[in-house]
Amino acid sequence: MAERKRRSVDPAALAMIDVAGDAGIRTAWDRLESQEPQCGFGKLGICCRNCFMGPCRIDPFGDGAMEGICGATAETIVARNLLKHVAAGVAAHSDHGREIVTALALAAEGNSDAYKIRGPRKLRRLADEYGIAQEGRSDEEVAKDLAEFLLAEFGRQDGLLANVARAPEQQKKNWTAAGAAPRGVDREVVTAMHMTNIGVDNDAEHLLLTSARTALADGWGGSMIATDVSDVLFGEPHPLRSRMNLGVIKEDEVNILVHGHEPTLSDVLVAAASDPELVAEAQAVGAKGIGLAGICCTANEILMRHGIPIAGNFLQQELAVMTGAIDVMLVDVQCVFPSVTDLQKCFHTKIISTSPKAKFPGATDIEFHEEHAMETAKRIVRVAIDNYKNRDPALVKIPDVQEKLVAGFTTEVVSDILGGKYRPSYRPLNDGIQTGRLRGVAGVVGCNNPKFPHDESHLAIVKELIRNDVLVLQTGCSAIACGKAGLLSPEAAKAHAGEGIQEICRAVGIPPVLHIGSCVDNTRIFTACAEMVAEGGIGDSFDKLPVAGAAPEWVSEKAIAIGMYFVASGIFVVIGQPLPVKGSPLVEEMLTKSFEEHFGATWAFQSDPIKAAHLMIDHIDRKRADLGLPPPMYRVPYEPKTAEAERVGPGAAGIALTAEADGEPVAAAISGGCRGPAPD
Ligand code: NFS
Ligand code: SF4
Repeated sequence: MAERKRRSVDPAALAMIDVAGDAGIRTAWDRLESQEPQCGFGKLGICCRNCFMGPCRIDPFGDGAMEGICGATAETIVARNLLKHVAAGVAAHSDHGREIVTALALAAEGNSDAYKIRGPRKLRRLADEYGIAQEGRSDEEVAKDLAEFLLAEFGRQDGLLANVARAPEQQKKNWTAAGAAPRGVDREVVTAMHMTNIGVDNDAEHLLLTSARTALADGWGGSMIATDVSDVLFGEPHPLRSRMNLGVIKEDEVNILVHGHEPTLSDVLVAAASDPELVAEAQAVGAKGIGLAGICCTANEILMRHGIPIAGNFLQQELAVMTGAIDVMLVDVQCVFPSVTDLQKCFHTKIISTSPKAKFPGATDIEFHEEHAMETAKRIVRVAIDNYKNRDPALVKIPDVQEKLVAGFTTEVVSDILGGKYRPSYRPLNDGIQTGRLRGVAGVVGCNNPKFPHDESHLAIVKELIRNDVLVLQTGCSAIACGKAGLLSPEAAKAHAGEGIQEICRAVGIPPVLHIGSCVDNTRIFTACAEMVAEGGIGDSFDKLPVAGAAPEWVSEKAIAIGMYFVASGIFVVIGQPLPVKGSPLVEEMLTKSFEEHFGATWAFQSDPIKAAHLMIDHIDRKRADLGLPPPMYRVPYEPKTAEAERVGPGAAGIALTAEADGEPVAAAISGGCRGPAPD
C-alpha cells in the first residue's frame, strides 16, 4: 500500500494524504507500513498472554509447540481470545448506553439545563412495553421509572434481559437451547472475563456459544438501550438534509470538531455552538460564526437529530486536523487515535479530552459530567473561540469536496414513510419483498481499516447490493463512506440502483441506502426485522428473512461484538478481513458452518467486496426460495468486476449543492403517505 493514491478512494482524503506526505507527517497508513509484516500468530489468534507462565504461541505449521505451557490447545486459545474481544466490544458499547441512561435520570429530575425529554412518543412507547405506570404522570415521572428500570437491566443477575421479549420465538428458542440467552451486560462481561482466565473454560464450542451470549447482551441490551434512550432524550430522528466530507469545514468560522461516541456531550454542544452570546463572541474575534462538524459515531448522532454535517470517518480523523482550520477537536471515548494529540505540534488545533474514562497525554483535559453539561460545553466553545486567533492561514488547506445527503431513518420512520402518516406499517416493505421488486434487505456497517483502500470496500459492496435490488441500511463509518460518495441521496437510486429499488425510491422519495445512525443503532436493524416478521409473509423468524449483514473494513472489537450478535440472532454476516480464528480450523468451522445449527446463521470472511456482496445476494436468494417467494422481479446479471470500486471524482459533488440548509427536514418529499408501487 505504498502508493499514496491507493490509500483511499475519497478525493478529499487523498488530497490531505498528499498534504501529510509532503509535510512529512505520519498517518495511520505510514504507521501500518512500519508494522509490516504484522505478527502472524496474532492474525491467526494463536498467541496467549492469559497467564505469566506464558506468553505462549502455537506453531501453525505443526512442527513446533502444539500447546501452551498449561496444555491449552490452538482451539482453546483461539476461542478464548475471541470471547475476550467480544466482551471488550460489548463493554464499550454498553457503557456508552449506561451513560445515556444516567443522563435520562438527570432529565427526569427536571432541573438539567442540558437534558430534557425530547422524544415523549418513544418514552411512552417504552413505558407501555415495560409496564411502567403512566396514567396521570408527567413525562419526567415516567422517565424516572424508565431510567431506574433500564439501569437495573445492566446489572441483571438472573433471568433474561427484558428486550429479549422483542425477538421472534425461534430466536429465543435457539438462544435457550444453545445456552446463549443473555442476562445483564455487566454479568455477561464479568462471566466472560472469568471464563477466559487461565484454567477455567477450555471447551472451544462452549467458549463460542458464550461469545454469542455475551454479544447478545449488547445487541438486545446495552446497545439497544443506548438507541432507545437516545431517542427519548435527544429526540427521535427524522429524515433531514445535511452534507459530508472535509469540505464542510469553513475557513472563516471558528471550527469545532466532535470525535468519539457519546451524544451526551455532542448533543449539548450543538446547543452551545448556536448560543447567540457565543456566536457574538466568535464574531468579535473576526470569525463569521461557529462551525460544528463531526468525525465517527458522535457525528452520526448529531447528524441524525440536528443535521450537523460530518467531516469524515475513522481514517479521516488525522486528516481533518491537517486542514489547519480546526480550532478545537473534542474527543470522548472510542476510536480516537492517540496520534491526534501529536498533531498539535504542527497545527494550532487544541485537542480537548472530556471523558473520565479516556485521558490523552498532551491534550487539554476538560472533564465532562452530565450535571454540568451546558456549562462545560460553553467552556469548550470559548476555548475554540480563543484559539481562532492562533490559526496560521498559510497552513489552512480544506479540500473543496463535500456531498449532500439525507439521513435520519429509524425503525419508526420507515414505517411512517412507507405506510403513510395515518397508517404506519411495514406492509409495503414486505409487499415489495414478496413480489420480488425488492430482493431483500442488507445492513452494511463498520469501520475503515488502512489495510483496505479507505472506503473502497464499503462503496463497492453497497453499489453491488443496490444494483441487485437489495435495500441497504447503514450505520457508523460505513454510512459516512457512502454519504461522502453520494449514495445517501435520493438521486443515487437512478444512478446506481436496480429497477426495483428505483421504483420504490421514486414512489416514496427515499435514497436507496438508508442512514440509520451510529454503531449502537445497529439495533434498529433488529427492531426493523422484528417489524418485518410481525407484518408477516416473509418468514416468522430472523433466520428466515431475506436479509444479510456486512462489515467490509471492520477494525474495532465492537465490530466483532456486533457481527456476533447479528449471527446469533439469525442474520448471515460477511466481514472483510477474517476474524483472528484461522489458527484453529475447528473454531473457524464452528463460526462459518456449525453456528447454522445453533442460530440459523453463520459468519463468512471475504475480502473482495464484490464477492462479499454476491455471498449476501446468494444468501438472500436462498431465503427467498425457502419461503417460496418468486425470483427477483428484475434480474441483474453478475458482472465480472474487479474489486476496485469506481472512484468518486472531486466534486462528485457533481450534484451541485443547493441552498438547502443542514438539518432541513425532508418530510415534504416523503410524507405523502405513499403506499409504494402497487404489487403486480
Ligand atoms: Ni463503530 Fe463508531 Fe467507526 Fe468503527 Fe469506530 S466510529 S462505534 S467502531 S471506527 S464504525
Ligand atoms: Fe500459556 Fe496457558 Fe498461560 Fe496461555 S494460559 S499464557 S497458553 S500457560
